[in-house]
Amino acid sequence: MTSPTELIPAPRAVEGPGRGTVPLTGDTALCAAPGTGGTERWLRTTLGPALGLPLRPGPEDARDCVRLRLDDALEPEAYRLAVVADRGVEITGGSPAGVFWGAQTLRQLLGPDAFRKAPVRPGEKYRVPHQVIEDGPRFRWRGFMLDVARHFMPKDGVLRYLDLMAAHKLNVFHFHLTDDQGWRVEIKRYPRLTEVGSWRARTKIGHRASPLWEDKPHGGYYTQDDIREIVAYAAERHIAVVPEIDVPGHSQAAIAAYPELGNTDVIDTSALTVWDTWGINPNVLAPTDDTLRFYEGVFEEVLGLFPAHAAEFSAFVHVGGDECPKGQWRRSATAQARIAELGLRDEDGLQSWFIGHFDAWLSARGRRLIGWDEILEGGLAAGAAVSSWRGYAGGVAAARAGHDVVMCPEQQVYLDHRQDAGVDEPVPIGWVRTLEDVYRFEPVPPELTPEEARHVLGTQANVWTEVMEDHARVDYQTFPRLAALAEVAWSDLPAPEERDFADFQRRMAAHYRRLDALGVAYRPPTGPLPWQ
Ligand code: TNX
Repeated sequence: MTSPTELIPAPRAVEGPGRGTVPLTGDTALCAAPGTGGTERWLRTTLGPALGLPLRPGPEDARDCVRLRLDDALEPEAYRLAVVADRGVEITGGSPAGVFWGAQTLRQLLGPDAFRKAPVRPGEKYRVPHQVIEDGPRFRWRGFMLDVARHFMPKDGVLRYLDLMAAHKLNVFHFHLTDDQGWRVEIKRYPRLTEVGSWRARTKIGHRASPLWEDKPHGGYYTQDDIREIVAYAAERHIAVVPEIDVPGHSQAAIAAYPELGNTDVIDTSALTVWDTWGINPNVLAPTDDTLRFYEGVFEEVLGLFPAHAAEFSAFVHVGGDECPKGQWRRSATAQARIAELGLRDEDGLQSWFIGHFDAWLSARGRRLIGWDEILEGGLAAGAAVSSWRGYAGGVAAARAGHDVVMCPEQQVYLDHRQDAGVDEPVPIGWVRTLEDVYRFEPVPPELTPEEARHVLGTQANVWTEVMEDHARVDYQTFPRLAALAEVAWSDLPAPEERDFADFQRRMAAHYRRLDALGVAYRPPTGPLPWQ
């Protein structure tokens, strides 16, 4: 059993813990009021097996009971967790999501055993100390982005990450599904996107200074049913899956599958293969009507797979827009004719025309476009939202122009960057972003007025997987830093310099035991490092 002072993310307010406890036993029932959603099932199928308790459904007035209720006086995602003598455990949510986040807190209070899949101490008495926790999130968008294009993560790994997100009260899974190095979602009308685009023949094993390849193919993709399963599994956890189809740059895998998508008057696109190295690729989609029609076809299937109402923010579709190389457009007669015909200023204008087309297309279907902050260049379509990754500036400009923003500056929340300066970091890429750097990240740029700051929907951490070929390496880069990001996103932390990092580390000591029970290969706080 854990003290409420060891919760991650930290709750708003705790009364207690008192000396008394409420036991959970084989007789403890689950009493869910109508409308509380799937948390009853989640508790029965997650906490039940972990603790070896049946957690049978019971009537709302049962005494020995984990009671789930709604109270619309609470904010939608807020909850109250009351553990009071003679009343059992009561979770009251402002919405079904609030009830679910309350259940996540209950799990942490029960200690590390609650994070296993089968009981390791059969017959153990689990007790929750008397206390009342009042809690709710600071930000509505609490995200995690996973790049499954550079290295494919099989479906089970994705479901596991959704579980890990839920345990940290994160609610937006930004699913980076396409890039130069791979196309990972089945599109029925364009089978070559996965037949050709989801595999690369060679694997890069050397890093920048000494690039080396081995003849080992890498690839994989999610079938449409896999995607439906992922989206439904996420929705049961109140997580929205925001798919990213990256255009018009980062598209070599698509061009390798369908060479007519590229700038055929500049290069022989039929000779392109799925890219097998990292960096910014010069190949870009041709700005033709045929390309637009092709991607409308892609997005039509994507909208069907990612329904708008699965969870909050499910209406969003990410169209990338980052690192769009303009060289081919500069040399292409077709692209230049397009610029002239549309009366655009330059290639930046062409990029915004391209993004603007899909903004209008998505808006007409009741969806919302989000893209990386480069989509601001050359004018941003009305209603579009921005993922601010190159620092604060894009987010500030976007919020001032009235666009919603998700703050994810690479300087603080890029989890592919190394987390220690030591030479023996097993994933030796990028600058150093320590656990403390992430903990002291402030998503609201200080220069925004309160009115402008309302456009900051929240924050997310991004995991790019160029040099993470398996899930253990993804775990290592993601944890413990994602726990810090979760607290930044959920808890009402003070200004960065006033944050109590020592207290966070103290609570992390308990949290590492939970991550151990979950089998997360996090970076140990003191080393030694795995794979040394
Ligand atoms: C920039 S962030 C990229 C990614 C890379 C990442 C590596 C962004 C929108 N584009 O394509 O994987 O840097 O840190």
